This record gives sequence, structure tokens and C-alpha cells, in this order.
Amino acid sequence: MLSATKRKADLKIVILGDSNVGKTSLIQRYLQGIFTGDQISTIGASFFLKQWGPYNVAIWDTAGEEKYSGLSSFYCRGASAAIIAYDITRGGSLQALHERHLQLLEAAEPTCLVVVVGTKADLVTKTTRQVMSFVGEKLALEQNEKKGRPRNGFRVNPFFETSAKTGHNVEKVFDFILNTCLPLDDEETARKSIRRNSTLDLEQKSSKQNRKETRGKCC
Ligand SMILES: Nc1nc2c(ncn2[C@@H]2O[C@H](COP(=O)(O)OP(=O)(O)OP(=O)(O)O)[C@@H](O)[C@H]2O)c(=O)[nH]1
Ligand SMILES: [Mg+2]
Repeated sequence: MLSATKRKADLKIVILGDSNVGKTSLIQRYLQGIFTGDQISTIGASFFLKQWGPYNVAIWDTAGEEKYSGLSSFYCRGASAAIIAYDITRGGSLQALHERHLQLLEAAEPTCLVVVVGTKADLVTKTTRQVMSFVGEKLALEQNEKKGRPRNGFRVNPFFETSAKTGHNVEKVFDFILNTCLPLDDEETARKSIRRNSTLDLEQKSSKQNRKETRGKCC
């Protein structure tokens, strides 16, 4: 697959996390702007290539099942950015990160950017939330400090709660990584924004609609 690009990728991003947290769905939402809801469990790993300005970005989607942990360590090699994903509505998926996935980051680049992502935000209510936001945020800052990235070095914290179903925050995750690791100059940014495939954030759209509706009722 890489041979098709004829040159090494300029940036390697790897995504890690327990099975079923929604890693593949997150990537599919970002790259294709869709959520099918019938994703099958990844076997081994999948590879995707994205163009970012003049750069080639490789995204490695790993399989979350425990039997693939050894393989995932292999796919982490040389990664300059890692997305560490857990399901906000399943505390066990955060535990799995501590037990199996965080140690895999040792195989990534010594200064690897670590972005923590809580998934399935569309399913979160007061009763279904099992992982509080501050826990994810703390984890993100700690992991980056381990990689020599101080907490005051970020414009925004490397932590996002996302929904592949609605698109909420999905683009922000990847934009954050790409803008941090491969900042574009003004001309490249302008060119990119013309070509950009817009991903619809249904959550934002519906909250805008709600606001309009509420405003309508008030006035
Ligand atoms: N409601 C909701 N469901 C989601 C979301 N993301 C993923 N899912 C569902 O969760 C299940 C698992 O999603 P995957 O993307 O296959 O999870 P994965 O982390 O890639 O799993 P492995 O490949 O086994 O490691 C699927 O049924 C998805 O439809 C989300 O944001 N919201
Ligand atoms: Mg998968």
C-alpha cells in the first residue's frame, strides 16, 4: 500500500484503544464524512493515506482486541502522533488503555504527540457517562509530559470528546494533530480550505437549530 505513494509518509498517526470504542468509525467519519453504524471489528490493522497541503499523512487504525496487542506495538513504531481512544460510556475501555495500550506508546517517536479521545459522545447522558471529562484531560496532559511536551505548551488541551455518529469534534481532533505536527503556511492553508470536504457536525447543527427554535419561541 505504501509503495503506491512512492515515498515515505511525512507524518504517521496511529490510533489505539480497546475493541469497539469506535476507532475505525472515527477515521471513517473524518476521511469519508460518513457513519455506517455496521462497522466490523478490525483485524490486525488498516492503513489510510491523506493529503494535507503538500504532505502525505499515514493513519494506522489498529485492532483493539487483546490478541492483537503485539501487532499494535509494531504499528506504533515511528508514529509522531497517537490517538488514544476510550468509550465515554464504558469505563472498562479506559482501564484497557492503562492495562494494554499506553505502554505501546514507548514504541512511538520519543516526542510523539498524544491526543486522548473520548468516543460516542452522542450516547452520553448524566446516567450513561462512566468517564468524566477531567479524567481524560488529565490523562492527555500526563502522557504528553512523559513525551517531553509540557502542559503549558498547548493552545488547547490534547483532549476531545467526539461522536463518529454526529461528527462532533471529529475534524477538530485531526486538525489539532495536523496543525501541531505539520503546520501549513498561509498559501497552503488557503488552498486547502478551498478543497476541503466539509464534515457535517450534526450535533452543532442541531444545537444551532435548537437555538434558533428557542429564539423563535422567546421573541
Ligand atoms: N452511537 C455511536 N456508536 C458508535 C460511535 N462510534 C462507533 N460506534 C459503534 O461502535 C461499534 C464499534 O465501532 P468500531 O469503529 O468498529 O470500533 P473499533 O474501535 O474500530 O473496534 P476494533 O476494530 O474491534 O478495535 C460499531 O457498532 C459502531 O457503529 C459513535 O460515535 N456513536
Ligand atoms: Mg476497528
